[in-house]
Amino acid sequence: MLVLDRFYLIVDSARWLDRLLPLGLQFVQLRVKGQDAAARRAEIAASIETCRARGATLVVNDFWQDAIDLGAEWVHLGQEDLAGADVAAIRRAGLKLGVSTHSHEELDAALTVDPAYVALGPVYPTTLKVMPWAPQGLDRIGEWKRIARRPLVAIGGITLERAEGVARAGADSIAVISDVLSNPDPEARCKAWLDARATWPASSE
Ligand code: TZP
Ligand code: MG
Repeated sequence: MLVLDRFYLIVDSARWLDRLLPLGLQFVQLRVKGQDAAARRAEIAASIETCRARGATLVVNDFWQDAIDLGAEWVHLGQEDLAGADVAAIRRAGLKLGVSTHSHEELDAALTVDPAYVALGPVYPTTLKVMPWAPQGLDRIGEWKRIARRPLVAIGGITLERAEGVARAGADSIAVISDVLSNPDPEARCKAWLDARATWPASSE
């Protein structure tokens, strides 16, 4: 089975990658919102270049056509994006696909496209995205793993203090935005995550 890095940082600009990749990040997502097409494509192209130079894996959120056109290797889709996406084209272009899920129905829908990973969220309340779903809690992580039978990414309201419990519950990788990017010292916080992940228990198969 594909092995994901256990720490998965999500950023909204290539600039963050310039700042944080030198710390040793291996697995990152670029999630750009509300920019025009030219600015967005420039962000994606710059992120691909930075990640390539650093040997890190970049996942492009939402914009699967840009991801294909610009030579990305991974794309992440939410359920709405998945419904409108040409999954066959994504596959033909050789991109790996991650899909968000927030309910059993969404998990079923995600599994029909055989994604490389499934993300489950929000594990805890998150302030970053207004969502109709109650926090999933840790028990769902094990449940999702049993059903999905592929790497599971946990997301939503996860802090460094909560991370070991999330890993212990079976998450293969933990995706984080605010705990790092809203920290007064993002570099130090990012480094603390990178150090901590080595101490987490192995995720179960
Ligand atoms: N999907 C589910 S929760 C979430 C997304 C994009 C936001 C995660 O951000 P944070 O700040 O780590 O809660
Ligand atoms: Mg989306």
